[in-house]
Amino acid sequence: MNKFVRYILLPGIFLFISLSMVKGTARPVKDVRNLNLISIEKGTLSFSPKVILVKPGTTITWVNQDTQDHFLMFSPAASNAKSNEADPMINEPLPPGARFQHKIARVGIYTYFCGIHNQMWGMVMVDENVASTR
Ligand SMILES: [Cu+2]
Repeated sequence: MNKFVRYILLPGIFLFISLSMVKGTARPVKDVRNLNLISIEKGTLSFSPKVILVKPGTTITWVNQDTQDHFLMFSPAASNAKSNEADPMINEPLPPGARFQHKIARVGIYTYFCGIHNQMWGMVMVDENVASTR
């Protein structure tokens, strides 16, 4: 290997690849503390935000802004409520334009899915120690 390849070309390629990777991943992180509105935007087949972090007693609203039916299904098996009374046992149809509200009283991690599109999922994390950002 000559000096050009060893000291200029290879480090240059390495630097170029590293910088491209940094550029590709440097997205601003959305602050999801104390958000309580989860929407399904048209055509996205996803809940947004996918994960939220709230205090116990927060009323959460899901809104279907899509043009097709969705179905909100909490998954007790994939949730980690500290209490045995896993709070939300929700099976709720969400037709276009519908909104559904539920208050989650207990600390825990609650996972939910769309009963129609199984790639759609979301998570509500409920904890006492959520900084008041809003
Ligand atoms: Cu769906």
